[in-house]
Amino acid sequence: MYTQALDLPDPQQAQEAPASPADAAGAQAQFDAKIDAERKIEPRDWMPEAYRRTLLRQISQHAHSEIVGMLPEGNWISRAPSLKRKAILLAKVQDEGGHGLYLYSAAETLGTSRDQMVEALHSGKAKYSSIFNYPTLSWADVGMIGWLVDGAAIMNQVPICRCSYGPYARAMIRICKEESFHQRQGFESLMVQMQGTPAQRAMVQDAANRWWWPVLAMFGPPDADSPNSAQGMRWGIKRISNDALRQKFVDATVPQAKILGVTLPDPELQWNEERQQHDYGAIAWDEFWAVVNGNGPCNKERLATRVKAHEDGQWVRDAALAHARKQQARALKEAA
Ligand code: FAQ
Repeated sequence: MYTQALDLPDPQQAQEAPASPADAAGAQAQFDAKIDAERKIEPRDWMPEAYRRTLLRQISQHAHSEIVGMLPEGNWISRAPSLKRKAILLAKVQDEGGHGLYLYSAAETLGTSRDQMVEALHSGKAKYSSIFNYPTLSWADVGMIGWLVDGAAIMNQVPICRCSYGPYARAMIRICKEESFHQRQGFESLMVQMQGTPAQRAMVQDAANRWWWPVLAMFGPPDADSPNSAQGMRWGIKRISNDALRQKFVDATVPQAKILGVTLPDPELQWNEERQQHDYGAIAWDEFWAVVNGNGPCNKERLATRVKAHEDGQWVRDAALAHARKQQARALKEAA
């Protein structure tokens, strides 16, 4: 079991809601002072309801992304080209499942059960990352997910290790370590393919053409259209804006693409001497919102696969509960 203080708030010990407006103002001032001093907010601390809801929204969406994110690569486990690649891919996909579980645990400390979160995902109410609604058409897509999707995920998630909410920040430290391995294995797999036949190189280029733009969109809408950013920054949940992270990702990835020998599919991509950053072309935000709103290439398939897996696993949950009840009854009998 994950043990970095990801326990649920105990109602007996949880801080009482402030009794009077003066108490409420005091609790708010204490919370603000903690945020300003860069101290962590922990599950039993008083927190504004909007802070709790924002965290729950972001952490549960993040957890769902990890779980749904197992599917595009999972499709290739049975078709990996060698035992070594299969072992790596199995380990990676399992890691993503683990990330989902730490994150559900972190979200549970905010007072919502995992069952409620899973129900929100399965009914289509909850969001998960747009990127996992794109198909994995070739083996090169698996490497591309490691290189670009995990690369983008690390860029976005390293700053979350400094999130003001303790359980989320601590979960992210461990997750980022594993994501680094994921990014490296993807790059290495693509490097091997790029040293292969012309057909293999063409397959990698085709995958880069398809993943580049959706990966840039994955960082979220432009800052000017990001309703949650300003407050998220004030609360120390978000440390670097969507556009700033996207820019850092482009600047870090261009030299890697050169080493690989892959052309990034953007004629406007070029170094801007004045800004000391790359310029890049316009992102298709209409496509992004269509995917976020359920109309991407694989949204329906992904959700249906998740729901089926959950239903197929009902007997495991029933068996675990029956076993726990049996053990509890035995312990009670022995204590009597
Ligand atoms: N997809 O105001 P903002 C991974 C929504 S994990 C779908 O900017 P915020 C590991 C957003 O939720 C990938 N929806 O929102 C892996 C909001 O909607 P709402 C996931 C998106 O929260 C690798 C609305 O748009 N990572 O890859 C997306 O301040 C390989 C307005 O947006 C995380 O979740 C999107 N891409 O910033 C696994 C990291 N972007 O809720 C397997 C944590 C935005 O108001 C294989 N999350 N939206 O209805 C975050 O850092 C933030 O939540 C952002 C969005 C940056 C994603």
